Amino acid sequence: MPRTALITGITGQDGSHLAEHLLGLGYEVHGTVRRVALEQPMHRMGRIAHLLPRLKLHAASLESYPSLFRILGAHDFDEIYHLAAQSFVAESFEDGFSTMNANVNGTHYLLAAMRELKSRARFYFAGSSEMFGKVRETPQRESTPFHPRSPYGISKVSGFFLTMNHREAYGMYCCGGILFNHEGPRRGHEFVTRKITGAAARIKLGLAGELRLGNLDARRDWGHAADYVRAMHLMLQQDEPDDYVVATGETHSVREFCELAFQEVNLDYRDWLKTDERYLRPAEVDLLVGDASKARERLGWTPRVSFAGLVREMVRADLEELSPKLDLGALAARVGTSASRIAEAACAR
Ligand code: G4F
Repeated sequence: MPRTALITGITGQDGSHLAEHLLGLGYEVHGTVRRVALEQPMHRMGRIAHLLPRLKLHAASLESYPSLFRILGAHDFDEIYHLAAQSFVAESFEDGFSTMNANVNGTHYLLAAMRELKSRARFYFAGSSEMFGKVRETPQRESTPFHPRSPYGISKVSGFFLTMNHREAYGMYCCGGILFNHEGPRRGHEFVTRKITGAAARIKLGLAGELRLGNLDARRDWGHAADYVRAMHLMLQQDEPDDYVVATGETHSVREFCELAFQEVNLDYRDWLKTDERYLRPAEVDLLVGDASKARERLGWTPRVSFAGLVREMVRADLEELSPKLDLGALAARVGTSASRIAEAACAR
């Protein structure tokens, strides 16, 4: 019998990478999706389109306890990865209430349903380095106190403690991953890395003339999402449940990210970048850098993709994605090469 896993948030960046990883390990993979995603699969399921025939999807909402209870009652999952959330920090300042409702209640509903049903599943909660917020020490590790700076950060602290409490109070196998920023070509366009790589590609191809950003001095510990989902899985394979920081241990500013991304297409970011106060946040997290020693020692986890490799992959993927807009696909067919080779040539020095 294959092992079974449920992923909430399977249509997102991490969910799609995790689904791929678990299918590769021979799991039967289930996912929850919102009803609206089932109704608009082309629009909402782009990241998992290539996996759809191998997945088992269930309509559910983080706002509905019965919908989650029903799925957990109907299946005996080995592992549950709770990734679904309102994950955009800036949006949480606009609508803190819906962020709190989805992220806190959604986590509570899942844990409560598992408890009620006496589920034997191992549970993973997607915590965040945003929980450290106004950091109390550098680098941040599992013992660093939390000081969240946004409704999003507060919601993740609550979810993290709900997870810990179910472990401590009811003996459930629950783990909290404290994941630092993780990116890749599947990243949403609202996040700063994808906004930058998309703009660098569009500007290079003559499709845009500027990039507007907020705080260029914020520093983040950026890794690759495909690396980070391996850590999620490893956490649930240990004898005892625990919490782990997952990070690269390197920090870079938004400005450095811009510099590298534009270099990739042979441009100087300073010629194209404008700061725009609309993108400043009411309270900022200035510096994040994680110490993942515990994950390294106990899980045997290390990141494989470097910062430079991450930026390069994202810029090239954006060039490739945008190329059809220039009809590079047709051109490639005519000259007998691939659109990716043409995109690569576009960023060659
Ligand atoms: O890419 P961001 O929006 O990611 P942020 O806020 O660090 O959150 C991400 O990582 C967390 C882990 O630490 C996750 F929990 C969370 O779900 C999400 O995945 O912003 C990164 C930095 C911020 O300091 C922001 O102020 O970039 C700065 N920034 C500057 N200009 C901008 C912009 N961010 C965005 N999104 N858009 C801008 O124009």
